[in-house]
Amino acid sequence: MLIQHGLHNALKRGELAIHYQPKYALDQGNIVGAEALLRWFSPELGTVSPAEFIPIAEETGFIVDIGCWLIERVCQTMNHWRKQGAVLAPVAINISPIQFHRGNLYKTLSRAIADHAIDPALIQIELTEGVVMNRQQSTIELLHSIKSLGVAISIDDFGTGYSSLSYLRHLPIDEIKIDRSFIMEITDAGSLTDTRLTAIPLAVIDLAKNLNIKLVAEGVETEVQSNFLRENGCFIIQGYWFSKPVDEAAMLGFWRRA
Ligand code: G
Ligand code: G
Ligand code: MN
Ligand code: NA
Repeated sequence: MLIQHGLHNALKRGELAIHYQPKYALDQGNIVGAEALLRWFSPELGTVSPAEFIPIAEETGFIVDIGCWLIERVCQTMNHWRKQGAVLAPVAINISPIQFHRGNLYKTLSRAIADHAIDPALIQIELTEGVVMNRQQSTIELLHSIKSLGVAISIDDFGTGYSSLSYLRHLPIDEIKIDRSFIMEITDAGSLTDTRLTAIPLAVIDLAKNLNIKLVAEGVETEVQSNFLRENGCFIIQGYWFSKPVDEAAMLGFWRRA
C-alpha cells in the first residue's frame, strides 16, 4: 500500500511536520494554549491529510512511533520557542487510542519533558471519550500517572462518543473540548428558529462550569458563534475564526504577541 509504505519513509525523510492551532480566550483577548497537529508533505503523494493517514498508521501500529516522534518534537520546539523569547502557554498533543493502550506513553512523555527541560504544566494530552470511558484499571492508573507528572488531560471531540458522563467525576480530567459538529449548528438563522441547535453547547457549558472543568469550543468559524459562546460563558475558542493551524515559525509569532 502506497500510504503505508510511504509513512515509514516519511518519518525517516523528515516529511512529517507539526502545525499549531492557537486557543484564544475571548474574555482576556490573548492566546492561552495551542494544539499540535500532524502534517505530511509527501513528494510522491502530495499533502496527505491526517484524517487519511492516521487510521492507516493505527492499523499497522506505526502510530506509536509517529506519536513518540511527535511528543519529542513538540518538546524540542517548545524549548526552541522559549529560547527565542516566547511566553508559552500549554501545548496539547493528540494521543491515538493505540498509543495510549500500547505505547509507553508515561515514559515517552516524562523523558521528552526532562530532556528538553519543559515545565510539565505546559504539556497537555488530548484523548477521545472512547479511551477514558472504559473502566479498566490500567486506563485509570495511566491517567493518574500522567497527571502526577503534571501533564493536563483534555477530552477531545466531546459529546460525540457513546459515553456515560460519570467518568468526568471519577477521572482526573482538566478540560473538555465541545466538538465542532455542535458549534457548526450555531448560526444566526438556526439558533433563532430552533433552540434545539444550541441546547447541547449550552448544556455542556453548564456541565463544565458545575464540574469545574475547563471548556474549549473547537471549530469556531464565525463571529456569530464566537459571540454566542462569549455571551453564554464559554470563553476559550479554537477554530478558523481566530486562526487556522500554522507552522512553527508563525506560532512563535503568536507567542511573542501573547
Ligand atoms: O488537522 P486536521 O483537521 O487535518 O486533522 C484531522 C484529524 O487528524 C483530526 O481528527 C485530528 O485530531 C487528527 N490528528 C491531527 N494531528 C494528530 C496527531 O498528532 N495525532 C493524532 N493521533 N491525531 C491527529
Ligand atoms: O479531532 P480534532 O479535534 O483533534 O481535530 C482537529 C482538526 O480540526 C484539525 O485538523 C484542524 O485542522 C481542524 N479544524 C480546526 N479548526 C477548524 C475550524 O474552524 N473548522 C474546521 N472545519 N476544521 C477545523
Ligand atoms: Mn484535538
Ligand atoms: Na475535534
